Amino acid sequence: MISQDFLFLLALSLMKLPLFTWGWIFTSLLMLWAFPAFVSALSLLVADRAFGTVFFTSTQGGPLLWDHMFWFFGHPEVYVLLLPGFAITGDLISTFSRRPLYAKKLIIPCLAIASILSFTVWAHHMFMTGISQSLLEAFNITTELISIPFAIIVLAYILTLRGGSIRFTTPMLFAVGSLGLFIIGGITGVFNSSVALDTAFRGTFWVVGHFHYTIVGGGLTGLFGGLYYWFPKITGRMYNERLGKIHFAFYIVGFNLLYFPMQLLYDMPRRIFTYDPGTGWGPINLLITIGAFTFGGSQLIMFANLLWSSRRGPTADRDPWGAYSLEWGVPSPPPEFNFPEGVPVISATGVTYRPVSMANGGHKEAHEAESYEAESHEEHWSHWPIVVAAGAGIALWGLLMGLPALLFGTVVLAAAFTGWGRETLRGRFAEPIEAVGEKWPFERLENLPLGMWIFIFGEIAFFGTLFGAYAFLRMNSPLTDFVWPRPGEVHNIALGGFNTILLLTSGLTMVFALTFARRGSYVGLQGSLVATFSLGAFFMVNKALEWKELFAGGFTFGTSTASSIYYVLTGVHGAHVVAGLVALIYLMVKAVKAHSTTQASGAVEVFGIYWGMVDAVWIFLFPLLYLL
Ligand SMILES: [Cu+2]
Repeated sequence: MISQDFLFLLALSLMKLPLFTWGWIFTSLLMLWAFPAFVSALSLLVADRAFGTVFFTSTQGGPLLWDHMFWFFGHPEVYVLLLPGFAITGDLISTFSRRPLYAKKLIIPCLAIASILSFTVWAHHMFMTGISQSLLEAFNITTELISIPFAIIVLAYILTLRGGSIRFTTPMLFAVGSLGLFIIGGITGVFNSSVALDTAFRGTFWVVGHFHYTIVGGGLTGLFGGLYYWFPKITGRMYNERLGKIHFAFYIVGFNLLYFPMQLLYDMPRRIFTYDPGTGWGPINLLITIGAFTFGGSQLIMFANLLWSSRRGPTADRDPWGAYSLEWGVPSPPPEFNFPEGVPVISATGVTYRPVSMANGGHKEAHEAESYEAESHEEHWSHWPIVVAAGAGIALWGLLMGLPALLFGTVVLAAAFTGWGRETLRGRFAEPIEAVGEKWPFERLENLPLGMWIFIFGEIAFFGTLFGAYAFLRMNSPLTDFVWPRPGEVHNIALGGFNTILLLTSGLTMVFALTFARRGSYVGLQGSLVATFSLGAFFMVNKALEWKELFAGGFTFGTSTASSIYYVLTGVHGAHVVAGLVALIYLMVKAVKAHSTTQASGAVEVFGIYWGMVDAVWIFLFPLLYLL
């Protein structure tokens, strides 16, 4: 399906993307794959509070379990905050040095390596929690490893500056400032990664100082640079350069006055509101306070500048900076559809525009492009997604606050999904045929399954963290004199095995459904979907009976950590099965409405991936909960 030179071209062209775009790709992936871990930690917390499970109140789980789950999400989350601003800094340094980024082909893999490593360092937040010595050493090493890709990127930024014709505009000042502050934050970070030094620094203002040098210094300062940089593009007007530089002067002085003295307070504990005058911390804290007011107050200069300039500033032309990236090739502010003149083509001599109707050469594409132009955004907007969000929010809030809110939220959610589904079935969201330029680089890829696979990775993070919690509880039980139920003691192995067969068979019927859809057999498709639905529903009925029996036998949510993890794992898995059943109803209705299989086969394939994931999770659950 994908030719080799297409891949080659793709790889070559992707390297041309601005670093900001690359930074956002990794930020998005970190968000998609780290947040589910946090959701699983919150699921256990909600279960404890709302259903009386004992994850964080037992000796097998307790605060240490929370620490592990929270920080597995927490460290990648720090990079979610850092990477956008850090990447903007690179683009700004390149633009205002009039040089391409030094070793860009090395920077991008370094961003990828840092993103992957960010999932392997979480216990450096737990050096003092009493976890084993060998674990401490392992996390010491992974944490120090992560400084290597960042050091390479910082060096590349510095080498971009070397020999460039540098213009110190306001965005450039913020970029260079960000780089300098991040270097200080990085160096203090290496101290923290050492188990020996962290034993001394833990819980002191040294750590607070380090954290803010990286996140505020490296991340936020870069974002401020980006704000000034794109302000003329966003508003079509220039900000006042002199005021921008005054803002930067107060910003950088205030910042260092606020955060540098914290590095000197390596003996002052965090989270205290007063201290003995004899400690000598007073004068340093006074400096910090003066710095905080200077730093905070300096932002007012920026807001005044940008607010005034957005109305009164001199008009900016399309490219006030002599920048290289594509957004500077369109008028400020950019028109709808971004490139009305055609598909932009980048070459060594600059940007040219291929007229849209001629894109990709073919006659058919030209026609498609026109129909896309004619389509306006208003035609396919829908208010249902925001209702889904509101319903989910209320329902989840209700999980903690009480039944009425939970029920109300669930009703709103159900109504929203039904309404949204109806609109889809009426073809309101028939995919508009996009101009080739808008589809790039996915013109020859099926992008719907790709989206599903990215989602599946999030599910792997979610269930993976729950499996991690299971392993943690189980390994801790001998240490706390808790005897985990033996196989067959509590759970009905025969019933669990029967259910496994049901679910696996439904996976098979789903494969049949896809085969029939592709072969064009309408009856075969509907039959397979009905079979899949029946098997899934049968599975859920068995599950409900099983829960009822366990409850009657005194094995309830709060009986032990073994019961708590059993109910949460089978509960969230069951919720996934129910969601799948709802989706199956939608697929069956869609197939009936379309009266053909070709239109449904894409949706069947995407759902098949999901259903396969639900099956795969059960394949892990069954032995863990019933056989071991
Ligand atoms: Cu961390």
